[in-house]
Amino acid sequence: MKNAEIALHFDELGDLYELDGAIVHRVVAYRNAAKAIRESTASVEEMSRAGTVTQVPGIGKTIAEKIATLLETGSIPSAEKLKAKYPPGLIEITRLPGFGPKRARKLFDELGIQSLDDLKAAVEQERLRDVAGFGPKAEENIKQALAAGPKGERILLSKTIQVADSLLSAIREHPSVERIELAGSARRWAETVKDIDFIATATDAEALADAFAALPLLGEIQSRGIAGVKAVTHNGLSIDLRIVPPENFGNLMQHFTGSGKHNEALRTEAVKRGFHVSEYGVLDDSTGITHACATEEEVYELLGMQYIPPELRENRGELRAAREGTLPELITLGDIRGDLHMHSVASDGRHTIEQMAAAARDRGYEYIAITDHSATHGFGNDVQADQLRRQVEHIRSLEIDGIRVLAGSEVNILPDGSLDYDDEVLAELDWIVGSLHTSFRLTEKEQTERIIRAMEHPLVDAIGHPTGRLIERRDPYPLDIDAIAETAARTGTFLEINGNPDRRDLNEINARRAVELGATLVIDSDAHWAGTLPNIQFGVATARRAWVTAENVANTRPWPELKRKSAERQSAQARSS
Ligand code: DGT
Ligand code: CA
Ligand code: ZN
Repeated sequence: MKNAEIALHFDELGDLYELDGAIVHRVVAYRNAAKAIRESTASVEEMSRAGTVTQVPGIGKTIAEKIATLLETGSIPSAEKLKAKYPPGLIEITRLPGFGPKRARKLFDELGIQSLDDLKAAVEQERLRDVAGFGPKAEENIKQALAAGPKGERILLSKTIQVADSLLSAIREHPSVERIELAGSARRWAETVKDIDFIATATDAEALADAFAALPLLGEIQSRGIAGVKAVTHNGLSIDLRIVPPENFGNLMQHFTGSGKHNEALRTEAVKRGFHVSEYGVLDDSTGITHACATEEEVYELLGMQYIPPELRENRGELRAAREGTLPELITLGDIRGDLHMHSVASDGRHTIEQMAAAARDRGYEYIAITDHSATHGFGNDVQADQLRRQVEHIRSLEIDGIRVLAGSEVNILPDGSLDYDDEVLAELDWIVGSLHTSFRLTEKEQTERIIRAMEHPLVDAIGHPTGRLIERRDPYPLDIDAIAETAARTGTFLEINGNPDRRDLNEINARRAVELGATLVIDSDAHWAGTLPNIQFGVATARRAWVTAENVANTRPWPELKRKSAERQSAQARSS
């Protein structure tokens, strides 16, 4: 049984217990187990047979026993018992967006709704609006959810990188491999991917396919031959390896890197200029010769274009810019001199300031800002004003070689746009990120005014994760991005691209727009422990996909220069207010 399948059984068990009104710890334990099983890169079935499955974090003895029973009998007895109590259609209802077991149970108890069909009928008859906690708005949302149906699973890029790297390093040393490279959406650093594409050339294609198919990370082999391998990893990621001839490796890389839209536009354009582009080569109408390109550079050169970096291949104007020779010189990770948004144990982080600083220095940064959550963040570990003062003193007393540690804060922007520390405390800090963590349901106008007011505060240096979206999980709150960007340009407040791979906020569209309107960005990791400092790479990737150069990003500058700009802004704002 694949990890994903085992995980589904535990998700279902969690749902069933929640339907049954079980204590929350129990429900959470099963959901955490499901997550751990799903994300395990090793086969849980094999570990279960070897008796080592309790080594997976979140899996104790009880769950290990349930896994063993599941593998042996095909089901979990406690789940079977609960399924006899609640109709199977009810579980389907719990999975609708905006639902969950509590709401499903309510409709079951009050209206006897047992299936999606029952629910559809109830919506049409407008019977939901009379149930407490529902109403006409909820009815409309459910109608849409029912019409949309289940959405195709896309996987967060960050969840695929480690597997892709492991596969690459495991196969690269194989004697039959000449070259193997990542292609597709992962090479373009998209937010989510459907699968991982690899392109390889081999001295012996069959030997390579056999060796690849035998890698222990792969759980299921769907096809294997001299053309390549299609497989699924234990944690449910589809892998597509194509083995191609070396002469036109460039054409194939270009083709399989995509995006589909970029390729389509490239081909249409090329035809107008007398070229036919395909994965096999570039046919020149005037000579009748098909050019096989060993590199991607040759493909673009033949078409009279600059080389287009994969992150830009989305048909958003890159073809024209490449033809005119005006592609931007994209920012790189190496341009980043410091990270200005991270947490320590003082709020919800896992490492001390000293540990974060040492790790940041090892990454080659010149400076970092410690920005723990402010007084009203609301997770029970907020930093009150007195504590913040002591933290500032502590930071000033630190002597850490090779890196400057700035005293900062991630200050909550309250619904009216004010901040949750007094100016007197804020004035002691080197760096202030203003963020929204509550009241997401304001109107677009209210939300926009709220953030604009925070930007107009002379002590606020940057706005953190400006739209609040979580990729595939939570939509951005409504916001007038143009107004935000214009205010950022006017007040000199920086807009963040948050590098947390669930956020990447601003996203590539908004970040590009913000820069067009004159705003300067800052790219941060929002690390909650040292191991997530590298998340800044996702922020840089989003910036590259937004056509951003080092010039557009504040933390590509040395700290004294950056701070000088901030100080100029503050005095200008203080004068005008
Ligand atoms: P994904 O997998 O949905 O995250 O996105 P991609 O871009 O990796 O798409 P995928 O894996 O279906 O195909 C890889 C690339 O191959 C794609 O970016 C462009 C190229 N390709 C695939 N199918 C077509 C097609 O029907 N037409 C064109 N022009 N290109 C295609
Ligand atoms: Ca793909
Ligand atoms: Zn944060």
